[in-house]
Amino acid sequence: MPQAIMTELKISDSRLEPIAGKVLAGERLSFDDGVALFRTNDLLAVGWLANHVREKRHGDICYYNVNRHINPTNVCVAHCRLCAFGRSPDAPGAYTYALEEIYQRAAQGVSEGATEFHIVGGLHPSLTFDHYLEMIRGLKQRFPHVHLKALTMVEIGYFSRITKLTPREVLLRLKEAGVDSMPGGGAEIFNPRVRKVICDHKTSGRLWLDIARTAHQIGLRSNATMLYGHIETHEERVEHLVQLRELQDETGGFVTFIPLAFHPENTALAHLPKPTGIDDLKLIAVSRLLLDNFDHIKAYWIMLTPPVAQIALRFGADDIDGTVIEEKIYHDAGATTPQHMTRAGLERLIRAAGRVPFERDTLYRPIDRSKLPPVSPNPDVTISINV
Ligand code: V47
Repeated sequence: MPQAIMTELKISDSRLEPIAGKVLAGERLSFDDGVALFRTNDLLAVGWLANHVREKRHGDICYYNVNRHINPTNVCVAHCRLCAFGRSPDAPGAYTYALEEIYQRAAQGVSEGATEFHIVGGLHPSLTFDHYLEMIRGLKQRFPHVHLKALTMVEIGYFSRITKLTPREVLLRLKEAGVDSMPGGGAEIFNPRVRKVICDHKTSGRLWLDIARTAHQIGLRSNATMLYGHIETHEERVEHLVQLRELQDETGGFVTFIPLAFHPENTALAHLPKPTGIDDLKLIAVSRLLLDNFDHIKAYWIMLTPPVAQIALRFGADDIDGTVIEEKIYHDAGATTPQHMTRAGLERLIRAAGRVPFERDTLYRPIDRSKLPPVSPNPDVTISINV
């Protein structure tokens, strides 16, 4: 190891030394390396290594985008134990927006400068696939400059089941209607043992990966996630990450990886303790180190809290999401973070972490605001955050 690096990097767990050697030489880490990184208590050494990789790729830049989350319905047939968002059709709090309501929410996002709509919802028992195609066409027609990051692999699997179309055909029709890329949700932990407990009726891990492969093959890029901090083992986390890395080797279609901290409140797993700050930083750092073929690791402040997301920018994350408006999935599960952050607030958070804010579109191209419709202050949005 070069002397300059040796004096900067202090390793207290000697099992990390060969791993550090590999990281500094730009070599791929193994499954066992991943497990060792999760097992160690030497968080600072792991964070230092992840930050080294992050700075080599992105310098001091921290990406962010201005987006609007739209969750068209919370009615869901899957009843995943991990979820506090989904409802039976007649349960208190169940909702399904009419298309006009969706367009209104989208217009509100555009008036606040959104360049992306992030659209995910429950698996509704009676909404047809045609309804979703109409929603996508309607959004594209009204807001052609906004990127539609819409529908997870799980929703594609469901549409395929109810229409008897292949996932490929479903994806092709959605792409034709206007879907530009796909969010990374629904991946949870791929291992069947874990899925059986946390989301037993959901698309299997294998099918999630197959659908992502197909999406990438037809030119739809996507994100990937991992839900951590429930019943999964270190080995199951590493298995999940390695499976994503293998698919990325094959397709190159993943844009960014987002580790998602489990929020147990109001779920059927409410007895489980929440992941801690150490878990949160470890997940960011180990993801950065293992996913050597992913360009971006995103800190989702909504679930990490703004302070932890800010620290994550020094533990491997190069992107902070986002100016999300009206987030429901985590807030139904007890998240106490605000539902909205202004651009100025987000930029301040990034600068205070010693990084340089860079507004991007969904595919990480720079945003030129002079080419976008003017942003009007929206009196309806009252929740913001001072950081
Ligand atoms: O798929 C559900 C998770 C995901 C809970 O692609 C829960 O840019 C914690 O995928 N506690 C939805 N997590 C969010 C998501 C996402 C978020 C930000 C950016 C992107 C992107 C994607 O949230 C679900 C599930 O994995 N989730 N319930 C819960 N109780």
